[in-house]
Amino acid sequence: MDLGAGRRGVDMGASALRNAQLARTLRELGHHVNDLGDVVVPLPETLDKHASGGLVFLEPILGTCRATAQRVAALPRNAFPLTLGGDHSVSMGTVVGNARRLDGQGARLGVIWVDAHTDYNTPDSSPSGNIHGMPVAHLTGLGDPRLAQLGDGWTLRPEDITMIGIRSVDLRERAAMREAGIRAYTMKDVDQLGITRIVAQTLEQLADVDGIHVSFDADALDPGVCPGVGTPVPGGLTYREGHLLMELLSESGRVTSMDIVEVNPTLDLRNQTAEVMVGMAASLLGQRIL
Ligand code: DIR
Ligand code: MN
Ligand code: MN
Ligand code: MN
Repeated sequence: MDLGAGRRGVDMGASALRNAQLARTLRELGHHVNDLGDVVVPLPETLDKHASGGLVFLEPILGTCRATAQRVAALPRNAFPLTLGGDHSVSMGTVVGNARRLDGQGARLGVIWVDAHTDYNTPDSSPSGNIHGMPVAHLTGLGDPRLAQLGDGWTLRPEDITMIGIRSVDLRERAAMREAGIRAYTMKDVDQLGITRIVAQTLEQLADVDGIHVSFDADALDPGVCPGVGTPVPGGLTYREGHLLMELLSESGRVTSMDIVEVNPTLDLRNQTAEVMVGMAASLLGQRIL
């Protein structure tokens, strides 16, 4: 879906990833791959673009996230759900669904949010009203109660979140991030510490969770690597930093699910962004080359 983003086109992201041979690539790594098809989302052209309490397209996004959560939750514990966006608001559904998949009551899920943005706005703080800038806040129980209750009482603990690749945070979002104490590695931290230390610290921070979900927004990578994104921000992760992050997480054996979001084919160059993101999934789900 693209209802949560400020511009159209990320609804075609899943097609672009399929076209970039996602399934074949994972099969070649030895995995059984089942494509479960799309969650049906209403087209924005058929909807009233009214903002409900500072939220654009709240109702259809809520419905899509509920449907997504249900479908993910129904998958077996030993499956690895790889969910394709779509704008980042879909991750409210995938995170809730994976917590429920690992434990019917809602497992203690760790989330690694790989993104240029912290996505921690609430309807009050958001400068845009676009829900893709708000999923993490709602997952932790803040913001609009309808979205915050997607987990039926389950919420994501702020201490179980790590963000990596951050370089664009709105003014009031920054205050809320500090107050919640959410761990975020900015691009300055990536430059100074390097991905290796960041992954080691992250895995230590998440030592007690039942599973780890990686939510990968394509705009975390540098726009030179992934130009097909709606809100590009210069100075992002390099191609190798992205792969090293996925390779080290793969080696840890602790990641249980992944999202690939915000791939926008209408802004891309010959499907480059989708191809790069298929490579990221392959590094997370692959073994060492030698
Ligand atoms: C901005 C942009 N912080 C907002 N967020 C984006 O609208 O809330 N998130 N692009 O991916
Ligand atoms: Mn995002
Ligand atoms: Mn982003
Ligand atoms: Mn986004």
